[in-house]
Amino acid sequence: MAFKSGFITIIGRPNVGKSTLLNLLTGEKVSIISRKPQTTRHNIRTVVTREDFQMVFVDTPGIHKPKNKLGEFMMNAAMDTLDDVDIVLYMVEATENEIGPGDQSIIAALKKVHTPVILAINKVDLVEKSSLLPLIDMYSKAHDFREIVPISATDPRTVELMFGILKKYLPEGEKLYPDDMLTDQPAKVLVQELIREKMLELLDDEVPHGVGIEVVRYNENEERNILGIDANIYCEKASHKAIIIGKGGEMLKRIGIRAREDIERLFGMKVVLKLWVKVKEDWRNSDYMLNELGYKS
Ligand code: GDP
Ligand code: MG
Ligand code: K
Repeated sequence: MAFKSGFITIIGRPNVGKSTLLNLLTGEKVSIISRKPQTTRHNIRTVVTREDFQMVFVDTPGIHKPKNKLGEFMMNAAMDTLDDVDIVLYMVEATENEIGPGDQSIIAALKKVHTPVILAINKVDLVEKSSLLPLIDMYSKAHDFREIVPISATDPRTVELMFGILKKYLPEGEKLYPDDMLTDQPAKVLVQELIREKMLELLDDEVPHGVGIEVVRYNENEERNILGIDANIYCEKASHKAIIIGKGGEMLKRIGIRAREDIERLFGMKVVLKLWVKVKEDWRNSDYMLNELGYKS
């Protein structure tokens, strides 16, 4: 059998389980998971290589109505990718028994795309089996999907199920990346995302969404196997700064420790991480800041 390779993008509204599925399929923690929506701001590329295929995954941010420049950037980035990839994997949740406005606009966008679209109805573990057929029926009437698959991104059996389906639609082709390659994201972006993830885990809803992270120093000492990273955390208000730093610096310390542990695991190096918190009002509407923090189009 001929080798197959290609690009797959996972799209869907925030919180449907895109990052969870990607992590399940790739077995590595490179995309950011959170209960809170819209935590994945960058397209994270993850490569899975098997004997008979190579799949390159692009995790897009949820498609949503833009509220500011950052939102606009995220939506454009998501929509632009659709025609450039080989397969679009569109995810929805089994817990919703009608197609809401968010998904209606995604489906409308999909109608303009030539790429094969597979629909995964996720979180089937949360609903009765009997509710699945009506759901499949509803979605098949809404769009001509190549396949509709009920899945649970938290169930390990989903790995082989998904690879089987995706492989059917993957074009024949050579390996695009070396076998051992996991992601082509610049290390700095992964570091930013990991710091953001820790803030989402540890802080109140309101604060982390107003936060931007900039890696200002990234120094790899290969001889000593040490990675030195300095990063600025930009927030919008002095009150947010106080929350992020915490009493006696406790919170910032916890964020730093958790992020450092993950970065060490991911890069296999000892990491020295220094974090600073800075107030920068309205940075999300500044072209300059978006550019500085890596949200470039
Ligand atoms: P994303 O915004 O689409 O990337 O969604 P995430 O992957 O961050 O998932 C959002 C939340 O849904 C997390 O709390 C996940 O643990 C949860 N989740 C994802 N897939 C499933 C699933 O199949 N079943 C259940 N019960 N929860 C899931
Ligand atoms: Mg995500
Ligand atoms: K999320």
